[in-house]
Amino acid sequence: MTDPTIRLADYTRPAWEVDTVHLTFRLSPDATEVRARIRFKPGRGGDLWLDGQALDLLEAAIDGKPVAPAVGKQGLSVPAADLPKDGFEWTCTTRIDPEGNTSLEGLYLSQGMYCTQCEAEGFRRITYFPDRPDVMAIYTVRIESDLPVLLSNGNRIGSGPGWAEWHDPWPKPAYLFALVAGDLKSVTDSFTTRSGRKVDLAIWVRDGDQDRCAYAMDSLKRSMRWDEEVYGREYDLDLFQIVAVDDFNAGAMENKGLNIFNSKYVLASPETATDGDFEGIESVIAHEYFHNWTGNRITCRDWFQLSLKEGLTVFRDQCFTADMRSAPVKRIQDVQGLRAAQFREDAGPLAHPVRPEEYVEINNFYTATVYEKGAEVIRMLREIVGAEAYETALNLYFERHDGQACTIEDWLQVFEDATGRDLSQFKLWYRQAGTPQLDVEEQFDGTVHRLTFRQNVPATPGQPNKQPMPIPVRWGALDASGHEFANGLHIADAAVTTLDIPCSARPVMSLLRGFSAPVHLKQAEQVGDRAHRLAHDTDPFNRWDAGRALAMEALLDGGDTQDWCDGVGRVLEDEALDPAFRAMVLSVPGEGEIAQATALAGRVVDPDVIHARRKQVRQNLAHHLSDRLAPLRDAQQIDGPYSPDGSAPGKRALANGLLGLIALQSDGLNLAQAAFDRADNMTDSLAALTILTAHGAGKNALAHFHHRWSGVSLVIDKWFGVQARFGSIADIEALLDHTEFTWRTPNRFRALIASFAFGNPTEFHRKDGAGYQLLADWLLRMDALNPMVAARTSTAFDSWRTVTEDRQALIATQLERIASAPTLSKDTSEMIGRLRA
Ligand code: 0A1
Ligand code: ZN
Repeated sequence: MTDPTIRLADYTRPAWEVDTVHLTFRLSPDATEVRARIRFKPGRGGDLWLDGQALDLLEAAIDGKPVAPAVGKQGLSVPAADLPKDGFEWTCTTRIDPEGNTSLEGLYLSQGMYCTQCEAEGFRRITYFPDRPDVMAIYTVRIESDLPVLLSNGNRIGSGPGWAEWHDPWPKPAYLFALVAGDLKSVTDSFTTRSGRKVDLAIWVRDGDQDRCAYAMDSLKRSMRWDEEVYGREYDLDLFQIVAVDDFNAGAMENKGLNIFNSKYVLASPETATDGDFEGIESVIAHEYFHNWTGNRITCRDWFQLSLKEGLTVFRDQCFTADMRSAPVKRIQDVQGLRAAQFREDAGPLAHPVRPEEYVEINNFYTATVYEKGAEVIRMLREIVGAEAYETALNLYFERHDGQACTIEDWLQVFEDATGRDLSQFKLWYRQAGTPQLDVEEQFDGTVHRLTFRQNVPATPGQPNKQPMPIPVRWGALDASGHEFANGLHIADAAVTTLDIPCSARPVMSLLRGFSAPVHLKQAEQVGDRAHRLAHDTDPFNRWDAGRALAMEALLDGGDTQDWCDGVGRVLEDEALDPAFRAMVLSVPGEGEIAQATALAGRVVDPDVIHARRKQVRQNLAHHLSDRLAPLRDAQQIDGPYSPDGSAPGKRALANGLLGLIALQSDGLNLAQAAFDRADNMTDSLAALTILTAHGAGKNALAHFHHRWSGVSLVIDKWFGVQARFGSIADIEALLDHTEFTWRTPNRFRALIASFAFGNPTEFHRKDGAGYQLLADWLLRMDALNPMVAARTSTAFDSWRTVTEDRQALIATQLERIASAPTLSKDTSEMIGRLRA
């Protein structure tokens, strides 16, 4: 039986809407009873349909009279004729099994702690309900259990031994419902809003983890302040709580007033977390908090509109981090991430629009396209209308749609109303998949420099023909001395557009500044132009990207690296530049990015060739910089105690980047070993461990690291991760047998299996197919337990049509093997189907 396809075009309003929900939970590991009392009011009208999955229905009644609805695997229905026309009270009791719930959707147990995950469709695993985001209601929840801490959304309205009651005054969709119960400890603080209201803040963790919550708490307070200052948005309850859990399918969840987090995005100390981990915590805390307005107060009408909340909230969290840290460095990191994940997705069989038009399993659409490309679309919108109009439009959005479940059309309408612009062409960014290619030709005639832009949006699954989109191109023109004499914004909104710049000598053009649009820019530059921009561009993003492009040229053609090495050397020694920026310039494109560029150039991807080329290019750079490396590294010395903020992380990034090159020189590994031995924080320790392991010299360091961090699961994840990225299949197999490979925990599964499949291309693409087989084995195994995690990991196969034919044949065999498994989840079968199409 094939699962049905859900289509945007088929949307209809709910037949029945909900005013209030009363839930009583009697918690028990394998037989929790949930009593629901739900007040329905008429919507569009018709039969009552309630979604429900893996539920035992014990009793049901309408207005107190027992009913026997027609119950199926996906839910139950009551014919319209049996329903009071003006509304009614539905009551039912269901029994569920949190302990046996390995999908981690709905109510489940994680290390003795009950918790929920209801986005997108987990609430239907708790009780029967119209589980769709356009049904918003007010919830009151009673929890009965002997566990000491019993939490739900909103405010606690009563408690006693063995029970607690919660009430959330804000109407919300079911996906924002949350419940937590366990033996938890809290770290508390408070925040006073700009209107003077005191909000209690609590972070709940396992006993012993309290001293690793400070950074999360600080990030939360900074997020609350930022949303007031930049978006004028105040928090709307008297209590905001965060709970850290070890078993979690995603990063975190914005449940109203009770965010639930993967512990990886809460817990940190200098000894156990890297600078990157601290930054991740800051941004995920901000992201979930920002959802309170963009997601919760204004939610999505249906799941096709997912980017309405996710694109906007990612954009907001990106701006927050840019304000907290270095804006240029943040932009470079975000674009690097976008290119690595979203461009990759957009170029293969899984490409889909920012607003998809159909799905089988919505969990498969929590993607880089919906999130990160969605954020880029909003960034472009702001670029096009200007920062002021953006602010006006957002105020209008909050004013007009507060309390509603909205669509992308509603979102664009506020921009049209606020600016008087026609955004119908802009909407194509939500509808057309694929990364546009923008080719630029330049011609100087003595008085005018003419640029001709030609855009092409590639065909993607289900979308053979595309229309031209409005592509905002921020530009600057540099003269021969590096002086910028003109700049502006060109909107390339037709198949061919031109831009004329009056000038007396041929300029060097800096295009797509700040990465003003998510496109592949193909600029046929003259020899020396890129080097000129790497040396002089006033736009830091483009300065970095010029270096990137120079390196990529050498990586693709195995060509000369002289210009690139010279340019990088000069940037490295420019003390006026931020060390974090210099570290970014020093880094060489990863193998995945090189593979993408190879495929884009129409060539076949051979991961072995790419690996060898990249190694050679890094070797050339190390050789070129030779004895300047060590003094440059010494100059990044940091005095004083560890801090995850300020200039220290950038200095560490640069020092460790340099150490990576030093390790390529004779005796360099001794220095890496010394760095490992001396490290007093996780950033330096893991950097040195990674370098040693990458060179096959990590045996002792790995043993030491494992011994030192035994029992600290987030650090043991790192230990698995490093080996997964640099080990052979035999090494990976040994790790699979390791007693600490508790693969049912998604973090641990990802640390080994996903790190291997995404981060170890040489072994993953081994010519005997052992890498593909290993992944397929584990996808099948995981699928039976946790479909969401299995389906997500299957995307490691998404570029399979770009690799050599022998490898394609081996992957095809594995995909077929997965597809023909006797039982396969809806999640994974949809993914494999799309991969093979
Ligand atoms: N809304 C969350 C993402 C999320 C989605 C699904 C989850 O579990 C199945 C969990 C979280 C966010 O954007 O942070
Ligand atoms: Zn989100």
